Amino acid sequence: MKLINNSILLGVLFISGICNSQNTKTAQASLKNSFKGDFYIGTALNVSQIEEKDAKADALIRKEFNAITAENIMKSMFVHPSKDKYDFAMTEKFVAYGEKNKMFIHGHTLIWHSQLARWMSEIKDSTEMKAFMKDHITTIVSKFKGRINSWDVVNEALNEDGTYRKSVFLNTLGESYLADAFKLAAQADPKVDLYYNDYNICEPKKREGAIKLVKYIKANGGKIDGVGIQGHWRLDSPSLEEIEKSILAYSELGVKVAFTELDITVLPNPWDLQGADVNQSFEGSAKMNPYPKTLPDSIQNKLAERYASIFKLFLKHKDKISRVTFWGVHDGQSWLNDWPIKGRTNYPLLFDTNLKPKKAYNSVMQLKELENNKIGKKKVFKN
Ligand code: 9MR
Repeated sequence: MKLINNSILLGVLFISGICNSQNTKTAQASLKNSFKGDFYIGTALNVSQIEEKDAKADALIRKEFNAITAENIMKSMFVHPSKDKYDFAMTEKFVAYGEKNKMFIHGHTLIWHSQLARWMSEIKDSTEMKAFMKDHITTIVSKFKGRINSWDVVNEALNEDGTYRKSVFLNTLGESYLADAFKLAAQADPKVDLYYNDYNICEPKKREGAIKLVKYIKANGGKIDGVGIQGHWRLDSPSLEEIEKSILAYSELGVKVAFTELDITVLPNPWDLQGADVNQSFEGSAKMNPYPKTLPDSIQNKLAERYASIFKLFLKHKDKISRVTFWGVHDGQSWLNDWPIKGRTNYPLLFDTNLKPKKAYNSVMQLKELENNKIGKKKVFKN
């Protein structure tokens, strides 16, 4: 009797296996399809990708991702090069690309101390800065009202110890620039989601700073919808515990949590550097570039395990997470090949330089397969 039951069960599992594989054939296996219903899966696009210069890369982007961020072209120095001049040519192309492919479109970034046009960093007083912020934020956000889905309103306003970064904005206006920026953005497009975005904000001190910053914005009349944790991470840090604490702490503030610039460096760090302050650079050496041709299996496996454990955590908290965006499509394009040391070969993403999925890609996809199989099996046993 037991034998018959077992063979019936095996038969059911076999048939359900066939059904499952037929289902996956109709919905193409991809990151965006696998995580549909959990959170958006995004990528950052460079100029050649926005302009669809490489058909293979373009096909990969459209297959795998349903959210996009512009890696550079929407930064202040490019869209607002001089006081009376805006240049939206590339942003138009970027937004059109997202619309054509029905993607979630994220705007990066409005108020950031870096990649500013020179004239902006020379603003001296509060009157001039207030006028700048009003014109800059209102013009850009209104221009893409209803077309851009979310904005990084303020980017990287914090020091590592959680205090406010001394920037031209803080120097001229004090902390009020933070609430003002969010108010102006909400006035220009009341429906768009507004984010504070930063790196290392899973580290306890900086996290405390980010929590204070969000509370400050809310208490002073700003509308803030989310916190963007950039996620420029390492193989061994931040710990899963700190990432989880951060997801919980930010969502307790009543805002969405997004992972906005995810990548994982596998290379040695010259000064035990954390995060992404681009103002640092370092002379390279062979020791600092240990994998110039290929990544050894042992590290490839570590990267796959790290990505799997991170995504497992993301799935656990999918109700709090709006989007997970990788900082680039493939390893060959990553900024981490040139930072903090120029000309290295890094392997931080899910696709290699030839656009082939890495072990890390499979490990992330397998999480969803396991989840789906569990659900499938539960159904079989229920019947
Ligand atoms: O990836 C971007 C790189 O191409 C630029 O040279 C750099 C200049 O600041 O900015 C990089 O993107 C940064 C992002 O805009 C904000 N967070 C940190 C990212 C990595 O530095």
